[in-house]
Amino acid sequence: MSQPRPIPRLLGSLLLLAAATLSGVVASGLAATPAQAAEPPVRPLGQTVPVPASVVPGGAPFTLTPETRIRTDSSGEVRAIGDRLAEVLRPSTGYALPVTDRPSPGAIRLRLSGKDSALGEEGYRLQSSRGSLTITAHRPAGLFRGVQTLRQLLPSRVEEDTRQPGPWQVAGGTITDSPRFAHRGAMLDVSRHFLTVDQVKRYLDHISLYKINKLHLHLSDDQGWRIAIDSWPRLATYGGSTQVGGGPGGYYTKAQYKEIVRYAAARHVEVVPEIDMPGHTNAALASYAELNCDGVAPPLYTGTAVGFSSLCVPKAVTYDFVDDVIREIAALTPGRYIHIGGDEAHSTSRADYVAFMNRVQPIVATYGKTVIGWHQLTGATPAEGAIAQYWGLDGTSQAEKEQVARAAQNGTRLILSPADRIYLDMKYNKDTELGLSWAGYVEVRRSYDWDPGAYLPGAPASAIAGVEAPLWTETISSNEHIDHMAFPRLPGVAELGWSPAATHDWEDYKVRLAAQGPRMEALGIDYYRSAQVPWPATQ
Ligand code: TNX
Repeated sequence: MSQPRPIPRLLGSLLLLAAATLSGVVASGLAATPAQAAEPPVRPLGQTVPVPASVVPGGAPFTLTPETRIRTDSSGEVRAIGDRLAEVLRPSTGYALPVTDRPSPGAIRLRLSGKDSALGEEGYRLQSSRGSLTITAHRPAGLFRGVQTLRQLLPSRVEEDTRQPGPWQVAGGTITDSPRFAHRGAMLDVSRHFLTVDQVKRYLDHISLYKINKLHLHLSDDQGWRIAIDSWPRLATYGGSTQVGGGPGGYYTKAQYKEIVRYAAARHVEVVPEIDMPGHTNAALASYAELNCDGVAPPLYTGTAVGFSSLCVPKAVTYDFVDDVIREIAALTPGRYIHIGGDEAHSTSRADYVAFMNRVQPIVATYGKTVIGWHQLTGATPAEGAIAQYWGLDGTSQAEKEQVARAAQNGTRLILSPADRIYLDMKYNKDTELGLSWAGYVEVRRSYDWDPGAYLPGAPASAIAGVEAPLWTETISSNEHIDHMAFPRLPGVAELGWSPAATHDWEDYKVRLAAQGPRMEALGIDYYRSAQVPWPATQ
């Protein structure tokens, strides 16, 4: 097969063919000036992020017309996915795109199939031909993921919110796709700088396009407590009243938090709430004097140091507090997990840390939830089913890595968030204005070019629950900041979590990522224009 350059380790010859076509298209697009010129009239099937597990191109393309309908099953959940798709497509196409459960020739069809259990919770099949476009899944989440693929197969301008010129075509063929890992997360630190409900929703819109399925909210830290707790009201009203740099802070009422959970669920994203303990607790300690060993409340804190605060491990009231907080958070959480933090407890003695974590984990179980903790949890006794979130880096000590690997061998599953790979608050390079650099600089290639399945020596691949990219917000306070640090690294993390290991290839990935540039622009995402990525030229 003749190709412009070698593309190793791709799936099958058909996918190779699609990738080769794509390379040619983008290469010629680079020579043109306007961004639109870089867009092929019909995007090759499979030119998406994450790349699908299997792509078999062939046949005539599907064309969206003013008469196209979106046909769904009669179930409310499927109908809601059809409505979401219509909301994306209507403004840019200008078409009516009615959503119906009646047979409709030439429709975009979303159907659940009891027979296709092999597609699992999130898998789907997308079949595109001249006469119809059908997405089939075993579960609604699979239909939602398939719809994200469909968006990416249409021209980028479909994401604009004003009317754009057609044609609106999807290449013919079949995609069969399901995720490599069940946990593909993004974390937002809403404590260091408070982020509003609308800011969180905007992030949910963007991460769900890349098939991220968990939003981990870091709801408490030294600088702010961000969720209303009825039994300890000062946590939010006082503990939430500031942030890094001394701004006004803020917190979510329970109604607002439920709205975030609902909005996430509509995108088939599960919210994982974190209350960080026993360290990172100055906001709580400042709100209630009795939580301190000396009975004296410290002042609120607006700096960026870590490791100076601790709940009082010997005091009984500490566990009343934890029980109340976990009970109220569990009641707001339809998902399975509650994250109890456990990182950087430098002001807690080792014995106290172990005693605390071993006493708090059963409280989570009492309220029907499963524990996630930062990987220091493996220094205590991780509860049955607990997941440890690894945030080490190349330079992490051998002993610490071995402790985590041993826990993994003993049944604790791992979420991988290596700081020198996928901490979205790390600077890209020395010129990046935002962010920190304690874990080093993390350019786009570095964040993509590693294998979660083989990352931590001694940890069996079967113990890896998935990947998660944290965005700590010591230096981040606006949508522009979020965009600049999360994009385009987050789509790479999403691909590591979703796509088969055999598809991993930077040369191929960077071309598909480049094609996301105009799409992110159409969505208003102010991404970092990394020189490592061959972005199409813009006007
Ligand atoms: C480490 S990673 C932290 C956070 C900071 C972050 C900044 C981890 C579990 N703790 O408290 O915000 O570094 O990069």
